[in-house]
Amino acid sequence: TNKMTYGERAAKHPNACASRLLSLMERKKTNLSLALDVTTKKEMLDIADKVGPYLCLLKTHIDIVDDFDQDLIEQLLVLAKKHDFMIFEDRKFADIGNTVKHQYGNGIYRIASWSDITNAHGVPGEGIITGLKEVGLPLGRGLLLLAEMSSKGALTYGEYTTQTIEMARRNQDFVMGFITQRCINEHPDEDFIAMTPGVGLDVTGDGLGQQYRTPRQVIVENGCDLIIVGRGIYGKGRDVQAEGRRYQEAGWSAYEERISQ
Ligand code: UP6
Repeated sequence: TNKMTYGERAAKHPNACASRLLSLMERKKTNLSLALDVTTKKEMLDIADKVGPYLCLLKTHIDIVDDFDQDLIEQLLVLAKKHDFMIFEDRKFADIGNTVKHQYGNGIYRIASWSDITNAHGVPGEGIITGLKEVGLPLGRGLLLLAEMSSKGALTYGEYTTQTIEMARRNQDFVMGFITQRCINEHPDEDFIAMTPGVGLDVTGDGLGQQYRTPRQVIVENGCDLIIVGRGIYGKGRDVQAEGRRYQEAGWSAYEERISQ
């Protein structure tokens, strides 16, 4: 899959949500996901509107917004339509199937009702996927599993990662890909989307364990599909529009380099 275009992969992808994302990436020419970790509704909507033209996927942590309300969700959905991007609530579920089912579908946030994609840790075992799938699959949602984390000292390696990948392979109707630092696909017919956080062009860390690599390292050298960029775009003193364009261009030229190799 590494030399195939996003469009070619979209056309034959068995997972509906993955296919939708890959065709969006192809038509908009972007593999950039914005990690919008801000704590007010105003900042969130303002930045999403400014960077929206460069994104395929808006990644949220909806539970960090101080003044969250249903109107925020409605306005995010308006922006998703206006700019043609999908939404990924980075909830990192980590409980038993019955509990995550409610965390996904109920409560204040009702994540499943608005977020195209969400994600989960493999720690609890396969029941976490079964629980989330009951809620998400009928709505056409997709799930990512956390195969590898970007942070220093992360315990996501070895047998843990291997077993997480096996869980995904058994649930390909719902699991569309991974949060990972490298491409996971092994068989020619396997096409999990590899989304990679810990991406930055200017610094290598944040003093709290985050580690950054460049879009080229991630896309060309490690075969990942999407770059997830947060503070590199809206960090202190940055022009979010200019940075959005810069990361979109860096991500796309790395992809072009990869498919032309
Ligand atoms: N994230 C990581 N590493 C992971 C998984 N998720 O950084 O392994 C998420 C964080 C944050 C974003 O929760 O939202 O990706 C990275 O933001 P940054 O670019 O500002 O560091």
